[in-house]
Amino acid sequence: MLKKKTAVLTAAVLTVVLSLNLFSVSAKKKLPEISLQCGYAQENAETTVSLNVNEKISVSAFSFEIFFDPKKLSFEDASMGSALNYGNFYCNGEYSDDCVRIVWSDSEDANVSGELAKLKFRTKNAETGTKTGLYIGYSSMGNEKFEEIAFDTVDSEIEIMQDYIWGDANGDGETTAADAVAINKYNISRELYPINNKYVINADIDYNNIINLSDSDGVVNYIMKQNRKGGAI
Ligand SMILES: [Ca+2]
Ligand SMILES: [Ca+2]
Repeated sequence: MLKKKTAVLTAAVLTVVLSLNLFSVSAKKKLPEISLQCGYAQENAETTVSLNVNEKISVSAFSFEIFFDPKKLSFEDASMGSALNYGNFYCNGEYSDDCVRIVWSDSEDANVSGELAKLKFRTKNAETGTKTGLYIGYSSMGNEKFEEIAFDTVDSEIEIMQDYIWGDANGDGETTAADAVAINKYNISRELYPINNKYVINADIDYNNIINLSDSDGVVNYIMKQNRKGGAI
């Protein structure tokens, strides 16, 4: 009886040890992903690109190079992303013709996930239907112990669409609270509250090919920011 119990216990311990090992192997393989989030932009118009991290990281400094085609895009400015509200953000827009370097640092680790930086570009000499790529070049991230943080990068591209209006889900030519309502209703029932196929790309404001509440939240945040700007003038 005692032997049997021991055997069962040994088997249970082995199972736990094995599953922990498996977990650590799979965890080693998967690195945090730094990606550029961009989708559509009008001809000769401003467009915002986000630099995001897909999981929570403890970081106290980073430096990223973002490469673009200077024939199709001009760089306007960059700012700290919504995941960071502190620390020092620096951007050298004149680093070279085709590259922006952004640097952020703080004295201690920030536990962040989501948007690390926002970059504004203007499209030029690019007709509807053409695409232009954005690439992450030499980059590094570290924590407060000066340890390097390993990560993977994902590049992206902007597609130029003359009719595209970010957030305009109902197609009336502007982005307002009515669009957030249209996106929310679409989420309740696509059949009862459809969004015209032409405007589906407008509604997917984070360009992830899914229209959900994070898109309507994004529209609401944008409107609130616009109102604040309006109020400040
Ligand atoms: Ca609208
Ligand atoms: Ca979306």
